[in-house]
Amino acid sequence: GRQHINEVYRISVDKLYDILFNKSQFMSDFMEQRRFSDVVYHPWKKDEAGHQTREIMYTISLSNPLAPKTAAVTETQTLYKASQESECYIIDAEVITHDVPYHDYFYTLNRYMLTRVAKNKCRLRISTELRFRKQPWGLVKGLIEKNFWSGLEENFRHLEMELAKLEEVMNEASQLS
Ligand code: YK8
Repeated sequence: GRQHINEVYRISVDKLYDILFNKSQFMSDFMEQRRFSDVVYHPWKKDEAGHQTREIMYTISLSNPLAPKTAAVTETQTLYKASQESECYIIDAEVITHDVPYHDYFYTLNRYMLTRVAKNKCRLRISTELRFRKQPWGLVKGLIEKNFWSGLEENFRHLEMELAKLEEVMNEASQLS
Protein backbone atom coordinates (compact mmCIF):
# COMPACT_ATOMS: atom_id res chain seq x y z
CA GLY A 1 0.00 0.00 0.00
CA ARG A 2 0.81 3.68 -0.08
CA GLN A 3 1.02 5.69 3.13
CA HIS A 4 -0.75 9.06 3.34
CA ILE A 5 -0.46 10.01 6.99
CA ASN A 6 2.03 8.94 9.65
CA GLU A 7 1.77 11.55 12.32
CA VAL A 8 1.75 11.96 16.10
CA TYR A 9 -1.04 14.11 17.55
CA ARG A 10 -1.39 15.60 21.03
CA ILE A 11 -4.76 13.89 21.36
CA SER A 12 -5.50 10.69 23.28
CA VAL A 13 -5.99 7.58 21.15
CA ASP A 14 -9.59 7.13 22.35
CA LYS A 15 -10.45 10.73 21.51
CA LEU A 16 -8.99 10.52 18.01
CA TYR A 17 -10.85 7.26 17.37
CA ASP A 18 -14.01 8.99 18.51
CA ILE A 19 -13.41 11.95 16.23
CA LEU A 20 -12.68 9.86 13.14
CA PHE A 21 -15.14 7.00 13.59
CA ASN A 22 -18.08 8.31 15.57
CA LYS A 23 -20.49 10.93 14.35
CA SER A 24 -18.36 13.90 15.42
CA GLN A 25 -18.60 17.58 14.61
CA PHE A 26 -15.16 17.24 13.01
CA MET A 27 -16.29 14.53 10.57
CA SER A 28 -19.52 16.25 9.67
CA ASP A 29 -17.60 19.49 8.99
CA PHE A 30 -15.03 17.57 6.96
CA MET A 31 -17.70 15.84 4.91
CA GLU A 32 -19.48 19.13 4.33
CA GLN A 33 -16.28 20.79 3.11
CA ARG A 34 -15.66 17.87 0.76
CA ARG A 35 -19.30 18.13 -0.34
CA PHE A 36 -20.29 14.63 0.74
CA SER A 37 -24.04 14.27 1.01
CA ASP A 38 -26.75 11.78 1.94
CA VAL A 39 -24.55 10.16 4.58
CA VAL A 40 -26.10 7.06 6.13
CA TYR A 41 -24.34 5.20 8.94
CA HIS A 42 -25.38 1.65 9.69
CA PRO A 43 -24.62 0.39 13.20
CA TRP A 44 -21.60 -1.74 14.07
CA LYS A 45 -22.26 -5.48 14.12
CA LYS A 46 -20.10 -8.31 15.41
CA ASP A 47 -19.14 -10.86 12.72
CA GLU A 48 -18.37 -14.61 13.17
CA ALA A 49 -14.67 -13.91 13.71
CA GLY A 50 -15.38 -11.40 16.49
CA HIS A 51 -14.47 -8.28 14.49
CA GLN A 52 -16.96 -5.46 14.17
CA THR A 53 -18.22 -4.27 10.82
CA ARG A 54 -20.52 -1.57 9.56
CA GLU A 55 -21.52 0.09 6.32
CA ILE A 56 -21.58 3.77 5.53
CA MET A 57 -23.23 5.10 2.39
CA TYR A 58 -22.75 8.55 0.94
CA THR A 59 -22.57 10.56 -2.25
CA ILE A 60 -19.35 12.37 -3.17
CA SER A 61 -18.95 15.23 -5.58
CA LEU A 62 -16.08 14.96 -8.02
CA SER A 63 -14.11 17.49 -10.04
CA ASN A 64 -12.40 14.93 -12.26
CA PRO A 65 -13.32 15.70 -15.92
CA LEU A 66 -13.39 11.98 -16.68
CA ALA A 67 -15.86 11.19 -13.91
CA PRO A 68 -19.49 12.23 -13.36
CA LYS A 69 -20.22 15.18 -11.04
CA THR A 70 -21.37 12.89 -8.25
CA ALA A 71 -20.90 9.26 -7.34
CA ALA A 72 -22.50 6.96 -4.79
CA VAL A 73 -20.07 5.35 -2.37
CA THR A 74 -20.36 2.29 -0.15
CA GLU A 75 -17.77 2.04 2.58
CA THR A 76 -17.49 -1.15 4.64
CA GLN A 77 -15.46 -0.69 7.79
CA THR A 78 -13.99 -3.49 9.90
CA LEU A 79 -12.79 -2.72 13.39
CA TYR A 80 -10.42 -5.59 14.16
CA LYS A 81 -10.79 -7.38 17.46
CA ALA A 82 -7.07 -6.87 18.04
CA SER A 83 -8.06 -3.27 18.82
CA GLN A 84 -7.84 -2.36 22.51
CA GLU A 85 -9.39 0.61 24.20
CA SER A 86 -6.81 3.23 25.25
CA GLU A 87 -4.11 1.32 23.30
CA CYS A 88 -4.79 0.80 19.61
CA TYR A 89 -7.49 0.72 16.98
CA ILE A 90 -7.11 -0.98 13.61
CA ILE A 91 -9.77 -0.29 11.01
CA ASP A 92 -9.94 -1.38 7.38
CA ALA A 93 -12.31 0.49 5.09
CA GLU A 94 -13.26 -1.05 1.76
CA VAL A 95 -14.55 1.72 -0.43
CA ILE A 96 -16.57 1.07 -3.56
CA THR A 97 -17.16 4.08 -5.78
CA HIS A 98 -20.16 3.29 -7.94
CA ASP A 99 -20.92 5.35 -11.05
CA VAL A 100 -17.30 6.27 -11.91
CA PRO A 101 -15.82 4.91 -15.17
CA TYR A 102 -14.41 1.38 -14.78
CA HIS A 103 -15.89 1.14 -11.27
CA ASP A 104 -16.39 -2.59 -11.72
CA TYR A 105 -12.62 -3.08 -12.11
CA PHE A 106 -11.37 -1.74 -8.79
CA TYR A 107 -12.04 -0.82 -5.18
CA THR A 108 -10.12 0.92 -2.42
CA LEU A 109 -8.76 -0.50 0.80
CA ASN A 110 -7.88 2.13 3.38
CA ARG A 111 -6.21 1.03 6.61
CA TYR A 112 -6.34 3.24 9.68
CA MET A 113 -4.03 2.48 12.61
CA LEU A 114 -4.28 4.52 15.77
CA THR A 115 -1.80 3.73 18.51
CA ARG A 116 -1.21 5.18 21.96
CA VAL A 117 2.06 7.07 22.40
CA ALA A 118 1.33 8.62 25.82
CA LYS A 119 -1.75 9.46 27.87
CA ASN A 120 -2.60 12.41 25.65
CA LYS A 121 -0.70 11.51 22.50
CA CYS A 122 -1.26 9.06 19.69
CA ARG A 123 0.06 8.11 16.28
CA LEU A 124 -2.23 7.94 13.27
CA ARG A 125 -1.25 6.00 10.19
CA ILE A 126 -3.39 5.76 7.09
CA SER A 127 -2.45 3.72 4.07
CA THR A 128 -4.24 2.68 0.91
CA GLU A 129 -4.23 -0.22 -1.50
CA LEU A 130 -5.75 -0.10 -4.95
CA ARG A 131 -7.35 -3.51 -5.48
CA PHE A 132 -8.44 -4.91 -8.81
CA ARG A 133 -11.45 -7.21 -9.18
CA LYS A 134 -10.59 -8.02 -12.75
CA GLN A 135 -7.53 -7.41 -14.87
CA PRO A 136 -7.96 -4.26 -16.96
CA TRP A 137 -6.35 -3.70 -20.33
CA GLY A 138 -2.96 -1.95 -19.90
CA LEU A 139 -4.07 1.54 -20.95
CA VAL A 140 -7.16 1.36 -18.76
CA LYS A 141 -5.07 0.17 -15.82
CA GLY A 142 -2.81 3.20 -16.20
CA LEU A 143 -5.79 5.53 -16.40
CA ILE A 144 -7.36 4.05 -13.27
CA GLU A 145 -4.07 4.19 -11.32
CA LYS A 146 -3.37 7.80 -12.22
CA ASN A 147 -6.85 9.08 -11.34
CA PHE A 148 -7.10 6.88 -8.29
CA TRP A 149 -3.92 8.12 -6.57
CA SER A 150 -4.46 11.76 -7.41
CA GLY A 151 -8.01 11.71 -5.99
CA LEU A 152 -6.94 9.89 -2.84
CA GLU A 153 -3.93 12.06 -2.15
CA GLU A 154 -6.08 15.15 -2.45
CA ASN A 155 -8.54 13.76 0.09
CA PHE A 156 -5.93 12.77 2.68
CA ARG A 157 -3.92 15.99 2.28
CA HIS A 158 -7.11 17.80 3.22
CA LEU A 159 -7.74 15.47 6.17
CA GLU A 160 -4.18 15.99 7.43
CA MET A 161 -4.62 19.77 7.28
CA GLU A 162 -7.91 19.66 9.16
CA LEU A 163 -6.45 17.35 11.82
CA ALA A 164 -3.55 19.75 12.36
CA LYS A 165 -6.05 22.58 12.88
CA LEU A 166 -8.11 20.47 15.27
CA GLU A 167 -5.02 19.61 17.32
CA GLU A 168 -4.23 23.34 17.63
CA VAL A 169 -7.72 24.24 18.75
CA MET A 170 -7.96 21.35 21.23
CA ASN A 171 -4.63 22.17 22.85
CA GLU A 172 -5.36 25.88 23.08
CA ALA A 173 -8.63 25.04 24.78
CA SER A 174 -6.97 22.68 27.27
CA GLN A 175 -4.39 25.32 28.24
CA LEU A 176 -7.16 27.75 29.13
CA SER A 177 -8.84 25.41 31.58
C1 YK8 B 1 -13.27 8.04 1.70
C2 YK8 B 1 -10.85 6.24 -5.39
C3 YK8 B 1 -11.06 6.55 -6.87
C4 YK8 B 1 -12.03 7.73 -6.95
C5 YK8 B 1 -11.86 8.56 -8.28
C6 YK8 B 1 -12.14 7.60 -9.45
C7 YK8 B 1 -11.95 8.23 -10.79
C8 YK8 B 1 -12.00 7.19 -11.87
C9 YK8 B 1 -11.75 7.85 -13.20
C10 YK8 B 1 -11.54 6.87 -14.32
C11 YK8 B 1 -12.75 9.76 -8.35
C12 YK8 B 1 -13.73 9.30 1.00
C13 YK8 B 1 -11.88 8.41 -5.57
C14 YK8 B 1 -10.62 9.24 -5.44
C15 YK8 B 1 -13.07 9.21 -5.06
C16 YK8 B 1 -12.96 9.52 -3.56
C17 YK8 B 1 -12.76 8.28 -2.66
C18 YK8 B 1 -12.52 8.64 -1.15
C19 YK8 B 1 -11.49 9.75 -1.03
C20 YK8 B 1 -11.26 7.61 -15.59
C21 YK8 B 1 -10.52 5.82 -14.07
C22 YK8 B 1 -13.84 9.09 -0.52
C23 YK8 B 1 -11.97 7.57 1.13
C24 YK8 B 1 -12.04 7.46 -0.38
C25 YK8 B 1 -11.70 6.29 -0.95
C26 YK8 B 1 -11.61 6.10 -2.41
C27 YK8 B 1 -11.62 7.41 -3.20
C28 YK8 B 1 -11.84 7.13 -4.68
O1 YK8 B 1 -13.13 8.27 3.10
O2 YK8 B 1 -10.53 9.02 -8.40
